[in-house]
Amino acid sequence: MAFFDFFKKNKKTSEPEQTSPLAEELEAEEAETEDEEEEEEEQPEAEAPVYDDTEDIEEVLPVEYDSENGVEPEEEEEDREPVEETAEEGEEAEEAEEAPDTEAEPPKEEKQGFFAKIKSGLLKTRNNIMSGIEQVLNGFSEIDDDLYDELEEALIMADIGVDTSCEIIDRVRKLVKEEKVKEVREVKDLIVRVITDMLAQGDEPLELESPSVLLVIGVNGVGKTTTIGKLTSYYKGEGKSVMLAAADTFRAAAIDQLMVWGERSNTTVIKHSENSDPAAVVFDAVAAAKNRNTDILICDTAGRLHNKKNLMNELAKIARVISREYENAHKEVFLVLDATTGQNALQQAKLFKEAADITGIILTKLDGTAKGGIIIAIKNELQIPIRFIGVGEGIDDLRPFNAEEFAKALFES
Ligand SMILES: Nc1nc2c(ncn2[C@@H]2O[C@H](COP(=O)(O)OP(=O)(O)O)[C@@H](O)[C@H]2O)c(=O)[nH]1
Ligand SMILES: [Mg+2]
Repeated sequence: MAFFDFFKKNKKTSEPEQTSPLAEELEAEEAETEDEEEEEEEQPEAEAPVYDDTEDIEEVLPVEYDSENGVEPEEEEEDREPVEETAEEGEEAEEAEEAPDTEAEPPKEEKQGFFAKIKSGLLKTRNNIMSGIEQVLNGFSEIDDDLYDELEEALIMADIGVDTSCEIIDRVRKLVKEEKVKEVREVKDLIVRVITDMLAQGDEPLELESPSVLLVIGVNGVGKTTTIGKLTSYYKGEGKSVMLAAADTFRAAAIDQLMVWGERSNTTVIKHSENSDPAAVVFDAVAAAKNRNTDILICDTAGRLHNKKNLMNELAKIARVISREYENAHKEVFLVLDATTGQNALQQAKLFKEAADITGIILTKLDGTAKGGIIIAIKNELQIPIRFIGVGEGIDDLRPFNAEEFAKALFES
């Protein structure tokens, strides 16, 4: 099963120059968010040797770990703390039974409202991309190599990434030749066309069979927990039953945060106490989801541990538990990325991709950032489908990624 070969994959694709800044970034993330309260609790960690950023991802997944079979159920039973649940279970169970199979189309009005929201959210990104292009085009009266160079530069400045910007301009060059374009102004439309095609490439829409398990991963602060809250509401709106696993046990606040989202949508949250074994939480959650025939189990995870090695080990362990305990479930690994971090989001994706079979990307915080151009690079360079986009902190501020709609929101005036 691709899902859980994933952390064990013997990939040799890692490029050192990509890995190092990433590792640093993860470390920086940890350092940045370390608050006093935690420092007190984690004295030994604070003094632990700094993660060696020359290690690559294979080196940080110890060999003996692979041979381990994850959390043994017997051990689980002994070590496990009592399962705590929230929300009206009776109602939840009933809901599961009554859940209709039909996928309710949201009313048109709501759809348009959301489109307007994406559009206004993307305004800065649009200006960032288009003003650069316009400026270049205004300085040229004919199409030549200098024009292409400057356009490429403008795209890079708009966070589209070096490789992708280069590819866009190559394709534009070809189109100019093929279609015998002479007018400088027309190049703008070609760029929009190429980017739109890029966004729309491949990717079948996501159909979640029942039962499904979604493992949500990503570094701290990108919006995992918030996105899980939104996903819950989204899938419940489609008539599916949902259960949540609070497998970010790193801080009590993380568990509480998921509980709040659970309460908002009247959804059961399986949790243990702070610092308990996240894989044990997932173990219990899988048992509960099976028991109730829950359509979708969504697992929150920590985005920060003491170092990258621990984070990857923990995710691998959770993944193995799901794989072993819920064999018949459809599995998805969603990597959450924060659009406001621009190039860093792309770098994070590359790091996680080395370690995991990520099945989908969720790009958050597209509202109000000028760095949304990164979505084009993510889409073009990772070969992982973008599944959802987040455009706000509210429960309804998440939508499945639809390339056509997105391009329209981005480019249409
Ligand atoms: N503007 C905006 N903020 C978001 C979005 N998604 C998450 N956030 C905010 O980002 C912050 C971190 O989110 P959280 O879910 O706790 O991140 P986690 O550490 O990955 O679980 C919170 O303040 C969220 O409200 C989004 O789509 N738009
Ligand atoms: Mg969280």
